[in-house]
Amino acid sequence: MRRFFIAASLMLAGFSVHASEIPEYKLVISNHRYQPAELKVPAGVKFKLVVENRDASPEEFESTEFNREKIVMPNSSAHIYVGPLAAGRYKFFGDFHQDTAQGALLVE
Ligand SMILES: [Cu+2]
Repeated sequence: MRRFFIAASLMLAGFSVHASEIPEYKLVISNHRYQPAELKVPAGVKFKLVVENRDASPEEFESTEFNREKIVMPNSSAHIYVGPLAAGRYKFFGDFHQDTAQGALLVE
């Protein structure tokens, strides 16, 4: 019985540590531009991108370099899991406003 409780509490502790270990980074879309246009993220780590679209029209967050594509509706946010990535510069863009919506992840 005691052994069971120890195992169960270790599992719970392991789970919560793992969940909080995923770092979160935020990108804002405003006037069809990404802010910041260059976002620093750590190499070799899976992370969560929160992309908030403050424009009145939808945008599609897209990167061919790290292979993600996700629609972000007006005045809402999308969560995108990325990585782990090797160090480098990875471009992303807004598929619906490619003239202005350009950015990059600086992975280091
Ligand atoms: Cu697309």
